[in-house]
Amino acid sequence: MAKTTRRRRKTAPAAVAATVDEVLGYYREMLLIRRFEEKAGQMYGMGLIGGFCHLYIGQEAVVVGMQAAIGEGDTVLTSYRDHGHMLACGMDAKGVMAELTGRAGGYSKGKGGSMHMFSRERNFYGGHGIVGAQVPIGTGLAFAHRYRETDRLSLTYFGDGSANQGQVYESFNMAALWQLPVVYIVENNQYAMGTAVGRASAQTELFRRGESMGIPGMQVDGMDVLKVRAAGDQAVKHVRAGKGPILLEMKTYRYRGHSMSDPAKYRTKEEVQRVRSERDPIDQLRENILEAGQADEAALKEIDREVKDIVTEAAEFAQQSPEPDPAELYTDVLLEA
Ligand SMILES: Cc1ncc(C[n+]2csc(CCOP(=O)(O)OP(=O)(O)O)c2C)c(N)n1
Ligand SMILES: [Mg+2]
Repeated sequence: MAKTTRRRRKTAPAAVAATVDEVLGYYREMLLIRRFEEKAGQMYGMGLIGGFCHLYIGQEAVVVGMQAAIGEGDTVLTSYRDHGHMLACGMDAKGVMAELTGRAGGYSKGKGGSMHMFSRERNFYGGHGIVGAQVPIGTGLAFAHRYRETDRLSLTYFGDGSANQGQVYESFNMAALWQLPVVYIVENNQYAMGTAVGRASAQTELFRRGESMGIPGMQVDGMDVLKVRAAGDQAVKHVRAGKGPILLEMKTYRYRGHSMSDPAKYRTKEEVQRVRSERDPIDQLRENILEAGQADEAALKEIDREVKDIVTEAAEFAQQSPEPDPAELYTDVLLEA
């Protein structure tokens, strides 16, 4: 038994050797997500964004590394902590920000808000508010890829808290039974609202959660974009070879509160500060780039400026776009296929 378990576990590969263009691209993408989210946080504070809003700050390397590992037509979906996933999928910052402000120019015409945005064009399937509920949907997308005889796969993200939901294991069972093309990614940011992983999980090595069904798992440093990319490459290769599902546990960290109202009594400020100063995904990559001479300070500043302009433009658009017409209440309620 122990032997089988060991064979099922894969060792996470070392960081990928990416080209200079790729590395600078990852830096830019992570910075765009960070600055976008900071702006969304400010706009929320000013009352321009209402309802729920869950920021992804700190976790940027996960989506950027995984997105780099997949190909055109592969589908992505996640929970309510979704702005980073949308931007990584190439969705327009203006449309995402306008959805946050509830305006007609938003991806769901201002009717979905932060947790409910989609883009078939960019193969992003939401944005889901019910904890764990996206996992069966992501598994269904994998089934659709197989049924339509494509070689596409489904990236299905969920959180450490969601990992304790029953429907996750029903999905694992079907995916393993039918060898569906799905990469499950558990973003272990250490907390589910105010509950630390160890307080809610009997098995805290989340990459092992598929073992009994023969789903191999890998634990990955989710604060290092190049390690994420390397693990993503390996996982995608496994799935495309028809070997069925695989589970990646990304060890990451959320800097901000669970949502915009979070008493923050479940961890110390020092804990957050320590991760920020020792493991920040953007700072780490920035240092590596400079040390390796892949770009100089001026080139990185230029990227910062470019990103700032995109975010400023998105914030302006999100405030200028009109509110949805009341008649929109009756549209998009039912889609007859
Ligand atoms: C079925 C269900 N139960 C409870 C909630 C309330 N809730 C929202 S987020 C959350 C924590 C989930 O944590 P995790 O899966 O770790 O994701 P993270 O917020 O860390 O990204 C809970 C309990 C919900 N939305 N749905
Ligand atoms: Mg969590």
